Amino acid sequence: MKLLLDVSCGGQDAIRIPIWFMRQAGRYLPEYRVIKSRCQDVGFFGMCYNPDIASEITMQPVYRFDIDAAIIFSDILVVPEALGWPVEFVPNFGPKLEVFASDMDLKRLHLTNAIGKFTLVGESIAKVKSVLPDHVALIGFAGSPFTVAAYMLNGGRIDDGSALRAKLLQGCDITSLLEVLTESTIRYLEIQIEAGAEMLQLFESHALHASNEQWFERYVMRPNIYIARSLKAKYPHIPLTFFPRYAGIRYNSVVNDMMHDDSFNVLGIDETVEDRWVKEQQAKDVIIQGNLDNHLLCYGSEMAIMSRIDTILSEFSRPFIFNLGHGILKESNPAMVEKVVSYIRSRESSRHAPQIA
Ligand code: 1CP
Repeated sequence: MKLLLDVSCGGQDAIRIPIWFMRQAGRYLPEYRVIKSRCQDVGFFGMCYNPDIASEITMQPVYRFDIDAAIIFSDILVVPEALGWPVEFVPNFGPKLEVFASDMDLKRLHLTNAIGKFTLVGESIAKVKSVLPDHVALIGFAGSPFTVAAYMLNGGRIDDGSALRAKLLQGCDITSLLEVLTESTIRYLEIQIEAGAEMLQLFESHALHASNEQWFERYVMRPNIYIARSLKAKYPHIPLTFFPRYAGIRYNSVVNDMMHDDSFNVLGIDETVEDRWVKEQQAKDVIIQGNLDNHLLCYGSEMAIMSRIDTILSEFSRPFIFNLGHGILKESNPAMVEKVVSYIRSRESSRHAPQIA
């Protein structure tokens, strides 16, 4: 069985740790920038919806690094875009969306129309699957409904979230929007599984802004657990990872729900989560993925990076999945990513080496 899939289901490899990086395909790689410059006419979504291009980009980090997973090249904003919501990527700024104003706008979202674009992402998955080395797992993903809704309500980047929170506090009811996004996300992820995705991750990148207990329960936990349960009912063998970034103290409720419920297999954690907390959860058999600081990887010295990796490897027990606390920054040096992988692998071979008394 592929290492990542085995470990995600609780298997332990005495020697190896699965490694992959959030945003491992993207702007920090020169080969990605080459493709991107050739695709200026089709734009970012044109790249996501072209199976030849998307599969090639997905494979770039797999060819470069000794990693255990490919993650399909797509974006969390594919769901609203495919549903018919105006979304564009503005160079050097990021996503720009029309602002979702009220439930009147729900009429503009059409799941039946989205299936064609979802299927194109499925075709990319099938293409990647046909060339992927046997030991490398293929991860599909989607944004969690609250995070996607946040982009729609904000009309683009979330920044400090205050505009978003103001809307919610002024009585903007997002229940129906979350329901539409939840159903659409389930359909999108089912298409990814049918096409060959072997594992899925839900990115709740803006969990932080569901900033009180009630919102967190209603907007974050409820939709994500509903998605997980629906997928598990149909595809019990597909491991699911949940990444509620910057959930802070509310990682505790995530763990409670994960443990009392057959929903998620793996919890992705950001870099602010303390090692002591990780160890406590691992003692309760929670499988953790994370959490090297992406800024440390980008701006830290080699010594500082390797020292943190030493801590992660010695403090965290197995099963464990090595990743970052958030996506690779575009200023990151691919050579350092390579060094991180080699360093972890070298630590593994020293575990393997016979002890000399
Ligand atoms: O070339 C470019 O300028 C586009 C940059 C880019 C890339 C490479 C964007 C725009 N999205 C992606 C791909 C992507 N996005 C992947 C697949 C690649 C991989 O991981 O290897 C994934 C998993 C995502 C997920 C994603 N998109 C998230 C969740 C993860 C996270 O970073 O929190 C989010 C929030 C987005 C939105 C988005 N898409 C792109 C940007 C620049 C952003 C962030 C916008 C912001 O500042 O809020």
